Amino acid sequence: MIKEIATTPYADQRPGTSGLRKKVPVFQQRHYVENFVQSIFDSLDGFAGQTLVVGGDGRYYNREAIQTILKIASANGFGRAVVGKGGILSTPAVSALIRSLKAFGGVVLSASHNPGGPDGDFGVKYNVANGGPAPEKVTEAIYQRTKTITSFKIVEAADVDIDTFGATQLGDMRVEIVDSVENYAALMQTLFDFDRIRDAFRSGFAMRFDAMSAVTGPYAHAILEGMLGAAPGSVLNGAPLPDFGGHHPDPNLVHAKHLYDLAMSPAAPDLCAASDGDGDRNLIIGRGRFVTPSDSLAILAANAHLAPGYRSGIAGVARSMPTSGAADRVAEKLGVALYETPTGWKFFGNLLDAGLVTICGEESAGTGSNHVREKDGLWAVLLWLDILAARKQSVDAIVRDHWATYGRNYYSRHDYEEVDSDGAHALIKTLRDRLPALKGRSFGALHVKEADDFAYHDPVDGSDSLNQGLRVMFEDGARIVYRLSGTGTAGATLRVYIERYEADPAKQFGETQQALADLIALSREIAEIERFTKRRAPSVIT
Ligand code: G16
Repeated sequence: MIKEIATTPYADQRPGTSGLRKKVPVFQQRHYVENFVQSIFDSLDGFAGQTLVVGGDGRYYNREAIQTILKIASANGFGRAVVGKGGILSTPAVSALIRSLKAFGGVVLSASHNPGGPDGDFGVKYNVANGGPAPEKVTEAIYQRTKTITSFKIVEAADVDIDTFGATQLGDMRVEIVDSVENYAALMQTLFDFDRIRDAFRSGFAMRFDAMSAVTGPYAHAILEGMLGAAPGSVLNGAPLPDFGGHHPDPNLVHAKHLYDLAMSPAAPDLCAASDGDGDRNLIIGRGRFVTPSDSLAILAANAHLAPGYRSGIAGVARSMPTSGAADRVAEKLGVALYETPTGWKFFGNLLDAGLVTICGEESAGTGSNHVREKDGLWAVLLWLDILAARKQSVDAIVRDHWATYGRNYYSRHDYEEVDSDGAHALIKTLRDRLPALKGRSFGALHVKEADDFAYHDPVDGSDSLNQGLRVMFEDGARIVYRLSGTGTAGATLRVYIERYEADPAKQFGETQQALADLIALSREIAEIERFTKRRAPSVIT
């Protein structure tokens, strides 16, 4: 039976960089999930009888939210819901399923790399028919709806058993519980030379993949150890846990330091890799060599043709604005276009749909391609594996060869996490006002060539996105970028991105923080970071 239940709006349901992310207790408020999900459906047209894919990264509240979503989807007229067994689907697997089932869309339940558990974070994101995150005009419509919603529709029924394969009826909607991995693994087989990678493992290639007790465990066990024959035990923390075992499932040098330490030790395997809570981010560390996400994007773009799925070459490359310019040099050499977009995977969707780009990436540990419309952690690991198997060289040798060919972009991101929100916004406003005066100024040997607030014009749908990050660009090509994170759930996080290009091979092997020391000091001075954030140093450096 369908019931219409009266509700009152919440004022804080504006989706951020990637969907609505809040602390679990916020989502547990009365009708909080119901309001947001009904607002999603109220903002969409034409889904009667259509298919909705639903799944999440298994974090705390995943199972409860799935039941609510299914009941609201049924009441609103969806014809079929496809759910990963146990409610488990990685973000790229949702994207792949939406595409292969020709679904109307999907709901992804995750707060990505943010910690989980009863006091951790939760998130709800809507993906559209191309498999990608809803574009800004849709997320904005959802937000507007959340401010005026007065009721939601829900089916009154017992919970669906999401732990048993098969189909059941929920009101007029059919609910199918499917294998979380199968469809995704089949897609990976079409892109990579599994025989070649299997041969490499058979010949002694060793790796560790840390699933961080998050969603990629089942995928990594099935693909790396199962299909590709990596030694048992190659996958660490392979069971998804509601609280990620108390860890922070962010595959960076702080939260995956143990992997870094292993990769730098005498016992290092050939490749160490990790993914995040929902499986869209990646970390790549070869024996003795950490690969920055920006370099990884450039190296993958330069070598993608070695993998069967990209044999005929790539159409173009896209990167978010704060991502280093390393990929630009590869695109130039390949003679393909390079697009610079705002932060947020949703900005790549149009470029991929229009066939303008094949590979996309971001400094925030995300890389992906036109196979889905999300970034894809395991995909990046598999492409690295395929390239390593094809080139029969180490990660370190490939990185060095890349720098020798293209030059090196020294790159680092400094995060000032959970600072006072008013202070952070005041910092950005003050700096924005100062940008015109910065142009032409010199700070020691550093001469400011341009200073602006990044704006993006989407070449496909003609939309404009303003205020996407403050850029201070120097005459030698160095750059400092400032923006506030759109994914945090407490206070504000200031991100400062620092970059310098080094063409001279003799100077390409310095330590990153040292190579950027003058820019780092200047980044704090220009923006008066300590005054506005009360922090002398960043909380995370990647
Ligand atoms: C999301 C977005 C990415 C973005 C990242 C960081 O990733 O999909 O496009 O780069 O957040 O965004 P921000 O700098 O605003 O915090 P994920 O992995 O959290 O879904």
